[in-house]
Amino acid sequence: GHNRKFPDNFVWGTATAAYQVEGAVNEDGRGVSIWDTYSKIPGKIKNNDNGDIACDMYHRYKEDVQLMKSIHSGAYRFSISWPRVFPNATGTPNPKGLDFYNRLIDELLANGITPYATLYHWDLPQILQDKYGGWQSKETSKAFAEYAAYVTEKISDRVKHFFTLNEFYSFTDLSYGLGQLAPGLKLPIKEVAQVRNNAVLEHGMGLQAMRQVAKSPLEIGVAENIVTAVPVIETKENIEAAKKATRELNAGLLTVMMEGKYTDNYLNSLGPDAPDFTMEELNLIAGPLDFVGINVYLANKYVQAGDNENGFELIQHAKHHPTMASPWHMVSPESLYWAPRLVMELWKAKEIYITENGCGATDELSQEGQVIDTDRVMFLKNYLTQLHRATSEGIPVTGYFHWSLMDNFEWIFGYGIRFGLFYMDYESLERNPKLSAEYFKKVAESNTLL
Ligand code: GCO
Repeated sequence: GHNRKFPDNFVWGTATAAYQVEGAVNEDGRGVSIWDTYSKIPGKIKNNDNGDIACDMYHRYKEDVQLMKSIHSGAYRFSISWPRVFPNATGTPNPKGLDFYNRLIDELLANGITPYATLYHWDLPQILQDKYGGWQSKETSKAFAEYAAYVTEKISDRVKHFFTLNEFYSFTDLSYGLGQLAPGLKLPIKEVAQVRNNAVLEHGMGLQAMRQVAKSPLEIGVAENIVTAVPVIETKENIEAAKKATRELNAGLLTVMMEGKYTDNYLNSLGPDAPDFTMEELNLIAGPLDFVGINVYLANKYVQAGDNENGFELIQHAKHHPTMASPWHMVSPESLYWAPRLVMELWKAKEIYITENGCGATDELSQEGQVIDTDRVMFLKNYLTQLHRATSEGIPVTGYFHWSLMDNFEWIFGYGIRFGLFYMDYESLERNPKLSAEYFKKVAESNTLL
């Protein structure tokens, strides 16, 4: 049929993260995070940009809630800055830190926007890095559980949807193994495998602590940048291969959270470098989730059936495979169909959120104050077509969060690459809707693929 509707009650939202938008890094008793430190090391960030001011959302959140409202973003995914709430990671909380989130949550609810809170989006309190090597130690996992329980206790009267941690692969491998993100370490594989284990353990410990203090039943999940495998040609054999590949390519993170065990391949390939863990920890790591949240930007790998032990072969992207403005961002709309489909098939997920999708661009504001981002509109039309394919087939995707509401601090790319539906003038901090904001609004308002 030609029904272009998304399912009833489909959630259309936008997303941001604390360090990328808030600014106000020295206000109201906020502590230092590893991103404050890292962004001040000359040469680490394009242009030596940092998040000191960012979008100044800390002061302009009321205006930003109106931006959401103006484009029918009925939900907002934001992250809570751990060092704002606990300047020293644990111990005595800083009430002024939490107050900011209370104000924000109240403002969202007053405007009919559902808050979705992420507890960790990379801004680890510096003190944990200094004392324990951050994610290298299970002390960090314990500290997170304490922080997570405190925040949940305080806000779960109003916030019903939570994400424990955001993008495990980024804050483990990219941060401790490949040295690309804060704290910028290049540790040997044994330690990286341990960092991954401590991260999923932290998620499990946090989950348990959160359930214990919740004021009412909550929906808790992750927001993971799943490594997405897409069958290069959609034959039965290749689809089967993509499924196997998805399980193995995510073995140290999403797979162990969903299955409560590491795959044999994962442990065998690590050999003596395998992490140290107990059965009891595995049970915690696999604590039941209410939904699976996945950040999907691309097909990380194209896959075909393989005549080998694994049953799959990975295919490299062609040299001139088209990319969006971020160098890593291969255009591959099919990822937004295959990622949720394979998550459903592999792990019987009953509810899936797309917790991030979007693209970077080098948008420019015209003399007339317009931003005509045909690239982002093209991107969205193609990706949402694949999302619609998924929901029409009954794959249980219940919501989509666009990354991002507005241009913001794009980590090591600084302010040079823009991901927003709203254009940010970093001098005046004025926000201007782009053409894509209009597109998003029309889709969200009609709940229809346009
Ligand atoms: C994440 C992402 C975001 C990025 C976005 C665009 O951690 O969820 O890395 O913070 O800004 O993915 O690259």
